[in-house]
Amino acid sequence: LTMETELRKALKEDQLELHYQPQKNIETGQIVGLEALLRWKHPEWGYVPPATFIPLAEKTGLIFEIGEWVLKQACLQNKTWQAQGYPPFVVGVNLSAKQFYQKDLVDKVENILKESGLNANYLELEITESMAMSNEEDIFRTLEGLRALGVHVSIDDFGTGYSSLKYLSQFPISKLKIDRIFIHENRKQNEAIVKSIIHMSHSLNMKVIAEGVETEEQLEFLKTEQCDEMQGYYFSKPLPPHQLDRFFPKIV
Ligand code: G
Ligand code: G
Ligand code: MN
Ligand code: NA
Repeated sequence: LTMETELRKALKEDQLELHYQPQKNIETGQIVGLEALLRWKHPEWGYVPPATFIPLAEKTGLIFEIGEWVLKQACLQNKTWQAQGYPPFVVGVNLSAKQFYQKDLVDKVENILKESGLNANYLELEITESMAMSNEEDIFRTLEGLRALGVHVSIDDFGTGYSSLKYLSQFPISKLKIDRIFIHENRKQNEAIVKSIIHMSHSLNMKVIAEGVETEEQLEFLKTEQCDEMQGYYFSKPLPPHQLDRFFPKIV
């Protein structure tokens, strides 16, 4: 059995799931967002990590169907949480390069928002530096289109790619997500880098979130440096939807 065949089957047979990792406002402690992370539960292989099957999905074009499923599912789930009376938060969805470069991406997102009934403000799309930082007219148009809808766009894994500061300042981007390697590795240089990214984000009127926060020391440092948000195992790993109940007192 090839993995491609199995992945096609996964879509048809409902083997894909989304788990969600909470993102906290550091100052208030409130959960302000949840990042949707795709999981493939294969009947024999168990969980197949996205790092294994996303590249294959990109290569085969299956990513379009998978990506649309992820977007729909995340929007519907967030709308459901809101309908249940949970305090509103943003759901973050990772986009792959091919997905982001689709000519009709903005229309697709608009339709999914309409179908799910989710307000655009509660959706954030995560793209990487290499996907965004280009002088292609189409990229600017897509970002402008998303902004016009009211959808947020963030730059994932920030600091590990190649950012053009020119585009970073001109493009409608809401948030930088500091890559977890800068949080993890306990080095003086990394502290300097994290401080600089926080400062730059705020100067450019963007929010900033630290990824991969695992210890209290890391959180204290981020608090001192006035980083807006945090995400990481220190607070919670990604969880299936029903396990997120614990963070939100049930509205009866
Ligand atoms: O959750 P985990 O660490 O296994 O994720 C590994 C990688 O897979 C991350 O870089 C993440 O951005 C990516 N990923 C997770 N879910 C999705 C998704 O729905 N779409 C895309 N394109 N990438 C995803
Ligand atoms: O590339 P992206 O940022 O989308 O990837 C997110 C991935 O990082 C998820 O697969 C998630 O499982 C993983 N992750 C989230 N929090 C932590 C953490 O605190 N430590 C480590 N090592 N990985 C984390
Ligand atoms: Mn991400
Ligand atoms: Na990341």
